[in-house]
Amino acid sequence: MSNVKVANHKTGTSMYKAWLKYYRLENKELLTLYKQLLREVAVAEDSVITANAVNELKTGLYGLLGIKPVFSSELTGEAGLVIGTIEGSKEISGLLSADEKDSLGEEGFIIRFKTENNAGRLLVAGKTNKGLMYGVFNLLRLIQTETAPQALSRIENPVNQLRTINHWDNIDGSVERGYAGRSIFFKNNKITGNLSRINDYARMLAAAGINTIAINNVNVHEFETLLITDKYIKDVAKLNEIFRGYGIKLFLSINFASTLEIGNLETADPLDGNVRQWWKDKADYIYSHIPDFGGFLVKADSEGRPGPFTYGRTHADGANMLAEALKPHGGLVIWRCFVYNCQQDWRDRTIDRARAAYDHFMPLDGKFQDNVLLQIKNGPMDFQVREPVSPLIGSLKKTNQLLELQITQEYTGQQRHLCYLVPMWKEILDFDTYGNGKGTTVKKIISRDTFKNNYGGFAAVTNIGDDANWTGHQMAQANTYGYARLAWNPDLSSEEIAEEWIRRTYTNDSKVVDIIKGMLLGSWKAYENYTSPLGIGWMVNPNHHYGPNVDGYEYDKWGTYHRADHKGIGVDRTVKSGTGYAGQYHKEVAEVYESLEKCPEELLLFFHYVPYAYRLKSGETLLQYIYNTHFRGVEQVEELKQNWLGLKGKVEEDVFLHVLERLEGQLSHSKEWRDIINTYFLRKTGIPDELGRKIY
Ligand code: GCV
Repeated sequence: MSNVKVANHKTGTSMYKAWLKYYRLENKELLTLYKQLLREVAVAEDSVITANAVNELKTGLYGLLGIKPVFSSELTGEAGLVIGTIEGSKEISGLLSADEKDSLGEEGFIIRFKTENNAGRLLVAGKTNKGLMYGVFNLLRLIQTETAPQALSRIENPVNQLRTINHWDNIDGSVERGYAGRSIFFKNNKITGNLSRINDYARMLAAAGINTIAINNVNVHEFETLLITDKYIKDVAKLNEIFRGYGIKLFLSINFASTLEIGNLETADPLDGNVRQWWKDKADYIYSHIPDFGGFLVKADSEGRPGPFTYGRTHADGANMLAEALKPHGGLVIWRCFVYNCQQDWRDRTIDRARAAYDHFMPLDGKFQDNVLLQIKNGPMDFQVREPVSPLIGSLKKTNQLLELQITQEYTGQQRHLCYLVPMWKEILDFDTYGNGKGTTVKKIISRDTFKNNYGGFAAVTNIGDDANWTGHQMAQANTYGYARLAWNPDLSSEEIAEEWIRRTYTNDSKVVDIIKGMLLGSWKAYENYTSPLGIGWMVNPNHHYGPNVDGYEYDKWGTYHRADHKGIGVDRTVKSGTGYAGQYHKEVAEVYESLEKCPEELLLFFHYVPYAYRLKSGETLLQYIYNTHFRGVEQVEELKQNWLGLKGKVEEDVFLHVLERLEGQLSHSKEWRDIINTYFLRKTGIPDELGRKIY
């Protein structure tokens, strides 16, 4: 592992507040206006969620405006803010048209500003208290980002039903693929006593629109199996109570072999009567402690985890058995499609891991219970910096689906490098699968716009840990925030999300906003440039996956996944002469990937074995392109650093120094990537850089 110095983030309260900083409005005119408008607040609703929303409003308005409004059940004057639900408030109900009320979904909100007799009246309403809460969080967002009262009015419903965060946290406090310290939930085999931090976390998530969380690692080891027993269930219930107050459903990852591990049974066969009964009893038990428990998240038959294959059963058999147990309680089973044989021999060119998810799950379309969702990684491999979209998405038609993204930067710089992932996610969401003809984008499938399944939405592996700034690299907060905002509305642009995050986190100063926005937006491409080229992926050190190592991936001990030799590189995944993976897509997409000429160049080596002398559209040979992008990537990191240096005195000093230190680390590490990758290709080919740059 390269020896990059990492700053200590146990300090730094301003970074802790993330996008809920509520710093005082810099715009004096707006400050005066809002101070006038929000002197009085009427709340016509009473519930834990509403109380949390009201508390947030108090904190937010005090920070943003320096005021402590008077709270009552009815406004005494003309001006003020009224918040409530349609059912709970006559005033709200009276002010909204029938159409407006109808257009509000269970989690939707309406914000309405009106002026009469020079007095402004603001309304924030939901059909439910959850909607109301989202309305309040959004009002605070809009004020913080300097929206004028006249521009506040809107009706919004979340586009996606499930907006899920997955933690890969273990009970000992470690976090699999965690780059921001230890777990916020678990410490030394106990559930954390720091519940106020969990409350702050729930606020952050709800503020950005998250409504579902799975708190433990999908690799469920011995101790985590006990989360559904007396040893931990009461503590899990305590966490649930906090999340419930912010409209967030709690899920647990479970061990498919629990009947063997903790159930005193001799099998975990999903068709065995005793196993089925055990899970039913277990579900009754869990719901007796947590009546609004969300359900189970399951990784089975993957990377050493147990699953139905052991018993010759399908994944539908396995998922449906759990679904049946949860169904009477309204619970869901989220079943991951990351099922592949990690022991495969990569020298065998007839096997292709990329095919695995489709091959396993496509035959099961329509065979899952209606409370099962399949959670599908965005690409067929494993969260590489560039992958094609999984062909399962757009092919499954009769199955509830969640798209799985990775916020934690396992393969994208491990929160030491700046890599704003929203542009990558946007490309995935906008990808046309042709699953139901032209225009069947990924976002339309998971939102259930195309196939009218019961459930759908987003899932992502979080980048959160117990570092004071939550994410290790403070700017990685933009990825957590961006993911949540996209899950709420996938039509938001990368620019809009970046801008919102910057304005909430640092300042509304437009010069600063533009500089940081530019840094964020260019960072994914820069990372791609100095790491692995043209969709080939991997090239990382074994196990921890940080830093360059072309032949290093641990599951491929032969170093052959990239098929590089002295003539060329890339995996032939065509139907004509390769693994046939390209044929898993719909015709219109398959044709593009099948053809060397039509294949998008950023994925060229994912689909084709290409000679180094091959000319790309730019006129560069493949080899020269690899050299050029690696030099360019380092220059781009140098630019990131220069841009940041220009912000001295314009962002808080501790943030400035912290990010600078990360960028310096990134710069030296990007050089290491450049040199190792370029040297590898120079040695393989014996062909020097056309521009005469020194390679090693
Ligand atoms: C939780 C990759 C990661 C593993 C992770 C796995 C998964 O293989 O390296 O750490 O395990 O994906 O998504 O289940």
